[in-house]
Amino acid sequence: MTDPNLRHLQQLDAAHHLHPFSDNAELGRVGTRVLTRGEGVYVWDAQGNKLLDAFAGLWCVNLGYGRQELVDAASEQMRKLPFYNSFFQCTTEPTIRLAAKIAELAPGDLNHVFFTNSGSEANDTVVRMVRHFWSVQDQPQRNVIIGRHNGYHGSTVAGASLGGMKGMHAQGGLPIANITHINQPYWFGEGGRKTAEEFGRQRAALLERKILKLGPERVAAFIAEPIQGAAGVFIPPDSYWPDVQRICRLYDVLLVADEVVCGFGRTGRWFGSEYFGVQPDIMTIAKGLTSGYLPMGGVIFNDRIAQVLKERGGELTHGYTYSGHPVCAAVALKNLQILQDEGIVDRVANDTGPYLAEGWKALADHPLVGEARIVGMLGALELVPNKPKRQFFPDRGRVGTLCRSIALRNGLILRSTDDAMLLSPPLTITRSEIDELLRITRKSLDDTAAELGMSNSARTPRSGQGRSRPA
Ligand code: PXG
Repeated sequence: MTDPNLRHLQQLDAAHHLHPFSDNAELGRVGTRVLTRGEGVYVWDAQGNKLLDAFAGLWCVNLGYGRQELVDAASEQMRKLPFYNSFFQCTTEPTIRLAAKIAELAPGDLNHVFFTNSGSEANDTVVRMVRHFWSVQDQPQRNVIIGRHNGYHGSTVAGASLGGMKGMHAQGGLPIANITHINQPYWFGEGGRKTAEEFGRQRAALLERKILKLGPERVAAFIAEPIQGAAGVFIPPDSYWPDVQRICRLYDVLLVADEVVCGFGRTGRWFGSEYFGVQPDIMTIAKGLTSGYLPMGGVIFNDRIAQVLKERGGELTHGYTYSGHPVCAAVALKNLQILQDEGIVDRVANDTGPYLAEGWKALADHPLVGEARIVGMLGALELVPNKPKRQFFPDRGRVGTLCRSIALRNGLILRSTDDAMLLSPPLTITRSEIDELLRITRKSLDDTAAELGMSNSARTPRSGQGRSRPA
């Protein structure tokens, strides 16, 4: 029986709260899940269910829940100075120290930061920044930005335009002018009979073709996530990024890596670009910057861009009230310090990450799983109807949603996109918690297969070799 207080909250929620990325009519009927507290990798809901959060809130709670040091950093700064702005030749100490810290962590000459409140605002800022960069160098016509179909760069007008989500473009008349998209390097879904390497090169070549079609003198920048997150954790073939980097350099197109999901240790490197050996001109960040404890994002850019903006850009007519908010900055600084002091990025690369990867890839022996892919602590399982063939269920999304509900019932939060189950746990997850995560995932796959009426023999075999690729 639902507790009356929860029912009341659900009624208020249905009456007054429009949820993001939700069918709000359906949600009103079902009643929202109210989360009440968190500790480590676990959260509890208002019905008292304890859930292992294998999605880190929304790809962001990298340090896990309940870190007192982050709470203390926030409250100390709030007591001292809860807010001051960074306009009018002012700023605050945590803001300065955070900018310097980010410059130290970011690869190469990515030494400069503009602060925002979110990943969407960071990508929005990029649109203005790169166009301004070219414009003050007497190339105002260099204003086209290339993104990718199914890329996700946020929900603001420019962020959603840079992204290539058709459902988002359909609401609000997007994309805005001078943003165009190329196809994504999604080998499992779109690679056909090509090898992954061949497919990666072909998808990178689409960038060159697009640049040439537009005319290189018109192309300001290319934006992409090192690994596509929301689309379904699409890990590009190894051949993809080196070619993209080469093409951008060849035509002097600025390379923007959206590190909102991949940044701050998720891949076992500080930034996803480093995992692929890429040196972008610009990186956008958010989420893991504060482990989600407070909202904060930013744009990191290189010396060349900084020099042009400073020497030729004049006044920067861009900024948010809360750009570089001191409380968020204090929390971000502490978050980065903990990641460093506890060697968490290194642990993801060399200890818990490989341990998780081994168990995750072994799930590929399950008849429902067409592919199990993972880098660091970012992974996906592609659920398929007929394992030997790389194919999708006809009504895409139904089985993924079913498996997600079953996992929840079994005490595990996994996100699904279409029929892919997505994995992004707190980076602090321990080996025994990984065992639990893998055990519940396998049980949830079994329960899903049972619900779909797959025969007993089509569930978990007693023994079996993990395969990372479908036949
Ligand atoms: N870039 C990437 C790569 C993201 O994943 C953003 C930018 C936007 O950040 P903000 O802070 O403005 O939300 C994101 C956000 C999902 C989902 O369903 C993913 C995000 C947001 C909402 C839902 O996976 N990622």
